[in-house]
Amino acid sequence: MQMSRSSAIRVVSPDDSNTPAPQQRRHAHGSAEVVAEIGAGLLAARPHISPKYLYDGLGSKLFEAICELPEYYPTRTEAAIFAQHGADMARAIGAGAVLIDLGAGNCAKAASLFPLLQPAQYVPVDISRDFLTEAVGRLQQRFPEIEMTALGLDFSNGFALPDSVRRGRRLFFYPGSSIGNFSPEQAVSFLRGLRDNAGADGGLLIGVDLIKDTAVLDAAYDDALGVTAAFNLNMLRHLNRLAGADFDVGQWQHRAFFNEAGSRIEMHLEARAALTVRWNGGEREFARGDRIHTEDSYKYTRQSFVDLLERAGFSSAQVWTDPSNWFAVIHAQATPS
Ligand code: AVI
Repeated sequence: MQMSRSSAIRVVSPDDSNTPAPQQRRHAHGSAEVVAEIGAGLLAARPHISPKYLYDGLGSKLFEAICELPEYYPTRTEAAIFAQHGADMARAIGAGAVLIDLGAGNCAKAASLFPLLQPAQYVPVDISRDFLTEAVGRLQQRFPEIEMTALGLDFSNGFALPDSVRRGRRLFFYPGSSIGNFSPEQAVSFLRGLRDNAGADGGLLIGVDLIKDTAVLDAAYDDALGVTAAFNLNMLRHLNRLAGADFDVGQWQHRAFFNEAGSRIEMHLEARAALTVRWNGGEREFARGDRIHTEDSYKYTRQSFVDLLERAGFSSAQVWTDPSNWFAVIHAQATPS
């Protein structure tokens, strides 16, 4: 993290003479809690914003575009694993489960498994409610026989499932290596929460990105077309709306690289020049080269992830990979607590 000594942090208080006049203040669309969370991240010694703010309506569409990029291997590699080993996975899982799709997005991955898994109920969960509602509407027309219950919520800090989610055998589906966006410690506590909600005979089907050549990893998060850069920079527009901030997107640039010691891709937004950012309740000066950390994407070995699953209360892991060992899909049983 590059932070210049000249960076200054200042919280604007109501009696501060430099406080903008009320008419100059921008309206924040986020709740007071969200504005406070964003402000705290921007004021931290190492500024950071949760990656969940990458996903407004446009962010979700940009992420879909990333998944089509030649450099971004996880989506197509995982799809190839499902295509080749889906029938084996379905045998391990069994038909008639309550399929809870975490971070469902356009629901396409789960939908491709419906014929094999034959779920009793499909429960897509996503933070972007509008995007989800549209996708589920289309899907219900294609699969009218499957009960569908869409949940628009942020599950990253744990969640309680409403009564509309059946109590039967629950299969949590968490593809796309999104688990990599948690630190390993956060991943263990998140997966423990799933284990506690899985019910008798419940389980988990999860996609995990594996450690590989650094050049392949770097290119996947800094593509030639600049789609990942747009995805990262779009967060600033989202923050402008949520926190009434005045980020000028043109003043920032995308940075992404593999941190080998931490076994993670790090994504940052870097100031192109010295500048001041204001938001509802605060402001901060950034020097040229200062960064805001926006995302980590942890990469695992097969064994290190199976060990992590065991720490989280899952056992009997079955692992399917591609021929290059770039990606793994893992099914594990919830161990009764
Ligand atoms: C959603 N998540 C698994 C993606 C990843 O690879 O960590 C998010 C992403 N960030 C940049 N490109 C894709």
